Amino acid sequence: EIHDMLQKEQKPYKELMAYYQCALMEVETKFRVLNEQFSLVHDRNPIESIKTRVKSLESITEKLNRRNLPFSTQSIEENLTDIAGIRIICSFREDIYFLADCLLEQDDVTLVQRKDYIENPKENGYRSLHLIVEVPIFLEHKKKMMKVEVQLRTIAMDFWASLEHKLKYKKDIVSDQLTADLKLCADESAALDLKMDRIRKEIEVLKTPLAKAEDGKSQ
Ligand code: 0O2
Repeated sequence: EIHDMLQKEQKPYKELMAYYQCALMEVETKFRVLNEQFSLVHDRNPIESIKTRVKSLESITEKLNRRNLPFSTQSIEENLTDIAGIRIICSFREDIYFLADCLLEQDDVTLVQRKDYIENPKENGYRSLHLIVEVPIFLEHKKKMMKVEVQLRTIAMDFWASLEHKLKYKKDIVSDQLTADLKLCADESAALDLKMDRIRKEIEVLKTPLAKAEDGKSQ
């Protein structure tokens, strides 16, 4: 009986998490479509990889507790915007803005919040473009709007954020010197991103007349 009761209580929560999973599938498909289409036109992929996750029950309760908010499906939907998270790792810095613009142009996507930690990096050096968007998911007899957090970064930004995230768990031994060193790493990888973007542009300029000449030959 207790088992049945627990099952019953958990049902709305499980249902909501499944809806967030569906929203992630919708957004992931949108990015995969953009990646395909871009590669047809430009002969390269702007997306290196995609990661998705639904926030764990542990992190949800921790975040609600920290903000003194109640634990209910309504409270989750109203107060938390990062239950569904998708991370798009891009080849070049410019691809981030291109993909973000393409996503936001779509008529079933609504922008809720935009945080540009690339233009305005966090104090520790963290860089990424964060978007909170709302997308519809189509269920049996209804349409439901769901929020998804999209994080767009380059490989270099992801490399830094992943390592910094690991080091955060060893907070007690992180000194001012280490914080400064990490910040320096972030700035150096940002400089690398700019260099790579410049090289890409130069190659593209060189490729254009070459491609035209080859087209001419084959005709
Ligand atoms: P996880 O494990 O990725 O889910 P809040 O979400 O309330 O803590 P805020 O300001 O609403 O904060 O969100 P923000 O800063 O726009 O984005 C939070 C998420 O961005 C984090 O999620 C990380 O994924 C990432 N992030 C932000 N700052 C940093 C940073 O300094 N270093 C690293 N490595 N990642 C960062 P979570 O929930 O913290 O973690």
